[in-house]
Amino acid sequence: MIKTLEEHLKGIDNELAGLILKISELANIISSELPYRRGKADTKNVFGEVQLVIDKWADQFLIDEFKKSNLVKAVVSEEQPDIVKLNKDGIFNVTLDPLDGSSNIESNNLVGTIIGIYKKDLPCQGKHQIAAMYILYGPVTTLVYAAENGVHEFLYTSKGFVLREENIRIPEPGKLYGIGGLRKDWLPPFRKYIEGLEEDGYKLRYGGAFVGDFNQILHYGGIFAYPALATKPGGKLRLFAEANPMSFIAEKMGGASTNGSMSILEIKPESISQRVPIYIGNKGLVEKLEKTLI
Ligand code: AFP
Repeated sequence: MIKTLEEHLKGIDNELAGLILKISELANIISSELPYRRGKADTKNVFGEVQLVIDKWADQFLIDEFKKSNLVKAVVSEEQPDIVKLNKDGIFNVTLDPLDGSSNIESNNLVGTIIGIYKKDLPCQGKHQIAAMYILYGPVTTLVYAAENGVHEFLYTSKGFVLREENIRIPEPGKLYGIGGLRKDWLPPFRKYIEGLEEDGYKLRYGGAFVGDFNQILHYGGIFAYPALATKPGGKLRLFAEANPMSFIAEKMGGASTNGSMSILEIKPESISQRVPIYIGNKGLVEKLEKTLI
């Protein structure tokens, strides 16, 4: 029997279900705008990255809609330099990568929206998330959410989002690896670890968007990393907007995440624009990696 997202959400807290459902509706509007709001804006984000028109539009669109919902107290967004206060009586605090992988838009490759949901005020450790989710704008728009009831994936159809798989567990032992940064900048112990994976038959899959590359690990198992680099010891991905939500999902489905020495979810944040090296996927692969890096 086909189960819609709305029916599936009946199994969790009502207000959280309402926020996840709202986000699913907003994501469809973002998806329908992808063909139109193209090109570079004349601004850069706090990370010094040139923003695209769609980056800025999606960010402001989601923030405006969160404000109207009265559910959201504050937002930490990859596209905003500071915490954005919305409703003093809001229940949830939300982290946001409105359009992850936006440099893929020009080439029509995978992009998506990544969201972390907290009750605790931000900034705080990722382990305080009560849910996390992403919407992937691919050949099919898919939505994955993780909450206390597990990790579940939905396909967008003419009947809205319908359940594809619930209580997802990361496939063992995993088949893929995807690594960001230039190979010449990988640190020697890490490069040796990757050479070992290649000898064990792991296949390279790297699409330039964390949301798409993580989704491959969710489906096929393996490991994704945007590692510490000789040129970028702190890595590239953002702790709040990218690493924490995906680490919450990974750990909920029996996988693991690390910055090289501890779970991403345990990292005590120093700033809302903090970057972090991230290694995420099958628990065995992550634990083996930590041993080689320590
Ligand atoms: P954009 O959103 O600027 O395209 O960056 C995407 C991202 O933050 C993350 O989604 C990717 O894993 C990573 O950057 C890709 O970085 P490289 O372009 O260095 O491969």
